[in-house]
Amino acid sequence: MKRVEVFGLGYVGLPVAAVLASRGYEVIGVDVNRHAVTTINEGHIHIVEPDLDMIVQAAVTAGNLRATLTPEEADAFIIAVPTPFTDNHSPDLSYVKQATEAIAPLLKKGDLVVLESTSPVGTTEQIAAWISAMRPDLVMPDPNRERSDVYLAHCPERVLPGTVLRELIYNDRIVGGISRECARRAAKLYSSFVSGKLHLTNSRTAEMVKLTENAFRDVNIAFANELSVISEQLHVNVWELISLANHHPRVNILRPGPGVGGHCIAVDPWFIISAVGESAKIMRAGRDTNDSMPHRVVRKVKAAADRFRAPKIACFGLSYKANIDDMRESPALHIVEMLAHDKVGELLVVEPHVKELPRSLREFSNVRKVDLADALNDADVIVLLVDHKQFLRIDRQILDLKVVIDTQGAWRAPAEEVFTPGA
Ligand code: SAJ
Repeated sequence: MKRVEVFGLGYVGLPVAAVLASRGYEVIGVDVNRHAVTTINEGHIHIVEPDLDMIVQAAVTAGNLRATLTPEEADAFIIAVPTPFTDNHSPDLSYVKQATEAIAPLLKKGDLVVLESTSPVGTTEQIAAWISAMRPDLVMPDPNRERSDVYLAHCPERVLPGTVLRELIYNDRIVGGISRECARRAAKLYSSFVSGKLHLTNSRTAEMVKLTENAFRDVNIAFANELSVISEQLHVNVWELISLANHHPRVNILRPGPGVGGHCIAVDPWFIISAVGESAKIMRAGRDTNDSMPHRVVRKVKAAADRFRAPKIACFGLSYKANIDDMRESPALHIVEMLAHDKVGELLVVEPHVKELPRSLREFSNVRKVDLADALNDADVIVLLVDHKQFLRIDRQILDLKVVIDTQGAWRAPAEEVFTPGA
């Protein structure tokens, strides 16, 4: 196998394409975004991810990676397109379908198709059905047969934005084939760059494993968020509470925050809930708790703003988590949008990872992007929404002069006192 084509050059597809290219494959990246294609072909990247620019530049310069708007023939196809959900929380597989329809006419005997996008259970089988409808000449894989004309597998991405390149190589991967041979062939391709273990299974299990990982995290963050609500009622400091409880060898509570964002953890549990309804009670409750958090923050900011006649409120951070530029499903962005909409004073937004405000905020006359120093100077109320490293270094004496709402516990008091006998 020489030529690999990656569909979708985003946070997952581009790193995969670049790493495969660095292992000597001829890699073609396909994307519908013309700006992304041009930028990559110039050896640059259109997203923020540490070190990715270097390996993309090296791959493009070596001639192993090129991007295009038009799909071409290849030996293996990797689908890494978005799988969002619709307004009623059911999965939207239209991008996966479009990619499949682009791949189907190009397929020849022996080709491999791998779905990396996080998808509801049954999607890989659905791709097989779509291909089969367009290419009745090809023998599709079957769980009970080793050989087929094309091979189809699900190898869900597992990388954490911000540490993608390390995780892409070192994480174990789940490889689920429609048949065992499909899984083996996909694993062979991934073994060229994955140094973690490659665990083989069927495609439905692989799909469910991925959804389970993110649902697990969502439910556990919901537990931390629920603790923060309870602690406020009971006058307990939640950060101290969690830190102390986590000294128990079998307790590991996650961090409460302004809500759960990103394109994965806030989305994936719905792929399970929407398929099974009532059976997913805890997952559903977790989603509701996490979704309620931004509204709590807004209520707190409004209460703080009420103390000033013409309040200036600095909002620190817009991305969905620290040290990245990604604003998809970001609770921070959602909070600022709600504050802007409700005209809660003048909003001074500090987000070091973007040059300008996102479109959803530009329409508001009460929202301005400012730099950190100006915000610290001018604001009456400071709301820490994202714990970007730039914000952690802020002089506490300046903060002492402001009304501070720290949703991340980043500026909390030093750790608890530990008793030392004889000290
Ligand atoms: N968050 C909290 N408290 C915590 C941890 C996270 O409120 O203790 C919030 C974050 O601020 C953020 C959201 O949760 O808004 C999600 O952030 P994250 O860092 O937990 O996860 P993602 O969405 O960036 O990446 C996840 C990862 N999944 C798991 O850790 C199980 C990653 O490995 C997956 O590849 C990715 O989803 C994905 O694409 O599915």
